[in-house]
Amino acid sequence: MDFQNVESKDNYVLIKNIKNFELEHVFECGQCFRWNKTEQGTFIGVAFGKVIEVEKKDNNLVIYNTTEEEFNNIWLDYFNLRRDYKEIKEELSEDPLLKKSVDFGNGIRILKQEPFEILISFIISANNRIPMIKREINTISKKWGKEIKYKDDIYYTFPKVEDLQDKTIEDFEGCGVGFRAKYIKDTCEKVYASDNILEYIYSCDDDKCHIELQKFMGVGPKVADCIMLFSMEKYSAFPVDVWVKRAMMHFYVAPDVSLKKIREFGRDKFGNLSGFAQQYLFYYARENNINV
Ligand code: 8HG
Repeated sequence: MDFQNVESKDNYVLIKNIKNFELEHVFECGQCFRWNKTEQGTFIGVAFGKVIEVEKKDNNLVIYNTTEEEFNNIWLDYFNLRRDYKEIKEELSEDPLLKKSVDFGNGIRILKQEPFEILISFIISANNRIPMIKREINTISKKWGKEIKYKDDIYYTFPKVEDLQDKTIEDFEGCGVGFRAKYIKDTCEKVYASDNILEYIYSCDDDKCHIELQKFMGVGPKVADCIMLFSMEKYSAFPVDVWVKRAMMHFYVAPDVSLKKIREFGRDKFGNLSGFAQQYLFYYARENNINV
């Protein structure tokens, strides 16, 4: 456990003595699209049909607009708080090349997000930039999600598959997703038609999960790796996008190595911690704009 205990207050919970958790690192490392920093330095996000606000105060984490019951049922796993990240970081830091990235993003944790939302989000992410991805997901949520008021603002949950299954390619194009509209439509239809398909894929082992996800339109090896890592607890995933490719070229491999080979190299090297290693590398490369 990366915290001591939980105290429940009026409209918030206090997670005492939180470890290995920095707000910027968690929410700005590239794994999520529905969190935004406020002027006060807290972050507000929408997940699991709820809006919460998160603040770090002294050694504690404060989660506003929630209850202890919700913490135990949702946020404990969402923030991956059962896992000891010190162990992960110690093991990865044995590699002096990786240590630099681990130190830089030392408060990263891999969120356990909702599979359907992450499936659609990472279809949108292909050949796209993070600010645009965020905007397009927000538009989809605004059109077909549920409204939630928090403080003086209105937020929108990411829609359920039931709310999207009857939408047309043109409907999705209207959200700015371009050529990905037909992939989203096809994927929504498939998920809606086949009962429990995402639960089934979740239950598969890592390699099978990677193969099954690629049966959805618009999901290639890289997008499949992101989906399984960010929503299905498959920590041997190693998504290789432009940033991870640059980081790997910077630290380990020759420039002419293919994405597939970089993925294999990473998974061989980092094993069941590949997904974590990838996240430290992605964050380091992107924040420092590394070029090779
Ligand atoms: O967390 C991420 N890891 C990797 N490897 N790629 C990511 C993450 N988040 C994210 O958006 N991407 C991809 O990077 C999507 C898109 O192709 C590009 C945006 O910088």
